[in-house]
Amino acid sequence: MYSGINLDFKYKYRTISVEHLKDLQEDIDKLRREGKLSDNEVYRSYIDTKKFEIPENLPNAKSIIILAIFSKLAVVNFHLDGKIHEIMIPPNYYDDGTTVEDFENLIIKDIIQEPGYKVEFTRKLHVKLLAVRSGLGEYGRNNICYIDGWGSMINLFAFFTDFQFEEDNWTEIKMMDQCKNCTICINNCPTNAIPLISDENFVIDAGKCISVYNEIQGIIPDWIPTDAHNALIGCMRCQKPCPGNKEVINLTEKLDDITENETKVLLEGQRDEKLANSLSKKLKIFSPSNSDKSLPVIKRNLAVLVK
Ligand code: B12
Ligand code: SF4
Ligand code: SF4
Repeated sequence: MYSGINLDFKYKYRTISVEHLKDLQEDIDKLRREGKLSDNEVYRSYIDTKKFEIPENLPNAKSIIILAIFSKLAVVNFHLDGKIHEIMIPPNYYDDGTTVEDFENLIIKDIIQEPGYKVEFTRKLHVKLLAVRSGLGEYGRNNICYIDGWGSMINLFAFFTDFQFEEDNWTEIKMMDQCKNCTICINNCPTNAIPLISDENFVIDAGKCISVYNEIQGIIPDWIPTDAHNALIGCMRCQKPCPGNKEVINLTEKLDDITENETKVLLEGQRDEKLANSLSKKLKIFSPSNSDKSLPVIKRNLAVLVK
């Protein structure tokens, strides 16, 4: 154990040489040229800021490290009017306490294992593509990345380093074998965001995906049926019944219950510092300083789920 470093998480990783940055960018540019990427503005604001290129703060970067962290589906009980509503929080929306610094330290000590090298976290890369191209994971038809033994219950992170790994992992883009004769996610997506089986059409219509609307503030469009909502934030409809998640979907992380009073005050929507602090600790979705943005999102989504 390294003193002062949180290593209370399971990880898998792969590395890719920066020589492949051009090919990775071409994967995305090709989809853009072919008109396969939704023009939904929010989606575009997420992906158009990403680019496979050497970062300015590490001009002599040699490799990219892709880290997958196992992250369970979280569940939380909201008490309201004598009833308990058990509600899901998908992996990657709640904070498990691990910091970027923890990951960087882990990479230096466990993966690079030599002193004197730099490791820089980046949000600028499309990490599922990196995970699949490096052989760490495979795509499901729902466009989510799956890793052997952990299904899609993962968070993905990318780092540049000036260390040159001997091994260069570079593989073809792969779909999970399990998907070949399966349409469960297609049939379960409440908004038909996942295209029907065809070799031509694989990329989801992100403008139809519930997560694009319910993870930010604003009005949820009314073409999304109310019974489509299924999680406090995001959506689990294409992952929960997926055979690729059979082994891991029931390994849930139980969060502290939200009391009757807390649920009521939250749904009333008034600014309440005590509530903001308590929900920040229990739900782990936001920090108290972010509560003005996050609480209206949680309130809006919860109101639909408890109706
Ligand atoms: C934008 C974004 C979104 C958007 C768009 C999602 C999307 N599918 O692109 C919205 C807001 C809708 C979203 C939703 C979700 N997201 Co999101 N999102 C991102 C973000 C910021 C970028 C993703 C991206 O680059 N999309 C662009 C598309 C073009 O890339 P792609 O999906 O990899 O597309 C590839 C395939 O289509 C493939 N392809 C094309 N043709 C073919 C043909 C065949 C046969 C095959 C096999 C492949 C293939 O090539 C494409 C790339 O070249 C990443 C973080 C990051 N930095 O990467 C998180 C990320 C992808 N999201 C994540 C998660 C968890 C989710 C949700 C599951 C959250 C939830 N529970 O609600 C949903 C899942 C929705 C879905 N079905 O994809 C995780 C994924 C973890 C995992 N296991 O894969 C990430 C990595 C965040 C993280 N750091 O952990 N997300
Ligand atoms: S539900 Fe079936 S088709 Fe969809 S990702 Fe899972 S295994 Fe693949
Ligand atoms: S996350 Fe929900 S809305 Fe988005 S593709 Fe999956 S099932 Fe459909």
